[in-house]
Amino acid sequence: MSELIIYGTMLSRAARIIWMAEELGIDYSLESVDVHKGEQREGGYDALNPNAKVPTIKDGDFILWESLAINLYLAKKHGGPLAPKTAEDEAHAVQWSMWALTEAEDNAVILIQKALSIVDHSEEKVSGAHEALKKPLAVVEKVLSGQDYLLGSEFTVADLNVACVLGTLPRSNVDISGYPKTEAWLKSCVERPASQRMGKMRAAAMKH
Ligand SMILES: N[C@@H](CCC(=O)N[C@@H](CS)C(=O)NCC(=O)O)C(=O)O
Repeated sequence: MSELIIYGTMLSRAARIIWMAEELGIDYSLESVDVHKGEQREGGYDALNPNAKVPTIKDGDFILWESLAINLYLAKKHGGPLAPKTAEDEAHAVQWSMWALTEAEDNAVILIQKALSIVDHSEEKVSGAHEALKKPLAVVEKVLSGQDYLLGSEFTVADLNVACVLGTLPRSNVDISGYPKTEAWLKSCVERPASQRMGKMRAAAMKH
């Protein structure tokens, strides 16, 4: 049995952890907790995650929730090219992860919920989300005008975490061609073999 257990489904933020696990090439299992069936509120799951949300991981006896924190932990634990090499790079990876959650995620979620007909947000809310995303997109564009990736020249957990959040934009039919560096960066992140494997698992889950 694999030591790392990821709770959630492919149609949830657990897919972020699957992408990371695939990048690291580590053994893992996905334990289904389907929020669309309310399973996060059943069977004592809240003993693992008092928020009753997914994802959560169990790594041996260690339990952790919050998707981007989980990815930062896995990168640090397993090392390799995705892990920040210095305290400063690690701080920047945390900075970018918190930035993605506070500056971009809420509006990106509104747009993917609308695009996938999960929530019928009003046109006013949708156009507000479009407008609000211009600022964070401009921030990424500015940073990437001087370097290929968020921490410099290599793809790291910072890119993976931010791409998990901004990566829903093309799937929400948001035109980001006005941010060409960001568009190219996102494409390079999403085209990584580990992300492609995750995408195939998500597409298969969507068919069921
Ligand atoms: N900030 C959390 C958000 C977790 C979250 O909202 N997960 C959703 C699924 S993607 C969930 O569990 N929703 C169920 C609910 O809110 O009851 C993270 O990134 O892990």
